[in-house]
Amino acid sequence: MRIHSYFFLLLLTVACQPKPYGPVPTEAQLRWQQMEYNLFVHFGPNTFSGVEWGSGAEPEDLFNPTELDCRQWAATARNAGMKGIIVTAKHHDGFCLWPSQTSTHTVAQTSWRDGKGDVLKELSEACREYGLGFGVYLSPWDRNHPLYGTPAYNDSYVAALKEIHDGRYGPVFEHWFDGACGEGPTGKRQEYDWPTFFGTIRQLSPQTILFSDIGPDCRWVGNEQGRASETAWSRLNTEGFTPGTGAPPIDTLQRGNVHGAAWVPVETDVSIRPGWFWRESETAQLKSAEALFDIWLTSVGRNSVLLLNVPADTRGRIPSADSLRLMEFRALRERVFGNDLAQDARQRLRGNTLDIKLPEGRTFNLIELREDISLGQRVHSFQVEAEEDGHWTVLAEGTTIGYKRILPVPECSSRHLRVSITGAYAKPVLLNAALYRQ
Ligand code: FUL
Repeated sequence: MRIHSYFFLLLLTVACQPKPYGPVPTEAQLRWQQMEYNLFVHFGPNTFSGVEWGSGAEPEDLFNPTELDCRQWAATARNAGMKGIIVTAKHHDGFCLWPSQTSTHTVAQTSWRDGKGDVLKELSEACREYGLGFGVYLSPWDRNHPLYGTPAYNDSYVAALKEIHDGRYGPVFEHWFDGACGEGPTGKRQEYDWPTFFGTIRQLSPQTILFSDIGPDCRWVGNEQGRASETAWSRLNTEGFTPGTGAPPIDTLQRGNVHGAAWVPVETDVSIRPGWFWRESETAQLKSAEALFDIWLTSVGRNSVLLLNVPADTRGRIPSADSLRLMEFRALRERVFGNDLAQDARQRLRGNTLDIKLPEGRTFNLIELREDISLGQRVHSFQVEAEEDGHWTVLAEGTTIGYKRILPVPECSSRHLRVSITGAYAKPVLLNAALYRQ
């Protein structure tokens, strides 16, 4: 009898568990989304020439960092609160930061460390030491490679992928496939073999998150200003599209597809400086901590991961001005997000409404909402209201929530709030709401 009632209870609990809706993230995608904030490091010959897109004709010896210190990059990233580092292993100029057998334009052809240096080795070891994910950017567009423009180039690119993902550098948490190709109508054209590129990494390293304009694991935000869309579905239809020129319109990359067939969340890449590569002259134009905070709100606060570029200088170090700015930005985030004003509030879920009763004397201007994305992205419209003397006023309205949504609102000291899910494709599964003051 007892066994029977336990069994019944168990059945009931299982039956009440919300079912996943639509595509859901893989475990690797979920882990990746939870990283929230990673460091992008642009580094290579352009660091020394001061251009953004090298021609590929630069002499190898141009690359000559005087004090390369990847442990300093890792320490900076960790102290900044970041979870991983992605380095430009090869930018459009084709120069490889590791001694690749697939090219004659690599660190091995330089006199830097007598041609024995390997930035990927040094960085992967530093990331392991500091508990960070190690990631690579490997530009398919290559302005140096003699085979570029022929089918054989694809084989060479695949061979480079194998060198990076065969385990010699340990696990790679993310691989960045840049979609850019600025050759123009008269330049060399390469038909990239995307299925083989993606398949090669999948086979060697199934946990690696593959970034491109259209995924397959995460997608480009559609601009370089740090601005994800307010409506941001982590779902996308990728059938019939390719990265680069074959990608869907920018607007689709930004918003996603509400009923998209695949889970392809947004990554927001933006630089702390005007350019992606280091230039002395741009040190005066570092983004302020406040500007970076705004970027946080429009990236992490809009269902996206933030990939912030802080380029290494000609020494091979993150400059102190940039590193100080990262620390100011961290302090600002901790001041705001370290104090959840709703932490001790009474939060009750009634149907599709989350009712929040706050203790007295709380003033907030940021509202954070989250969905349990392991069950898919379900909410398509919501409203937040505050009550004052029996009158309800709308504080914020929105469409998508996703992993995390942070909504700036006018200063509010109301003690009674309600978050109403006014539209969802399946029973909404919200996590606790948080309130902050900026
Ligand atoms: C773009 C590139 O052309 C830029 O140089 C930079 O690497 C940026 C992250 O991606 O497509």
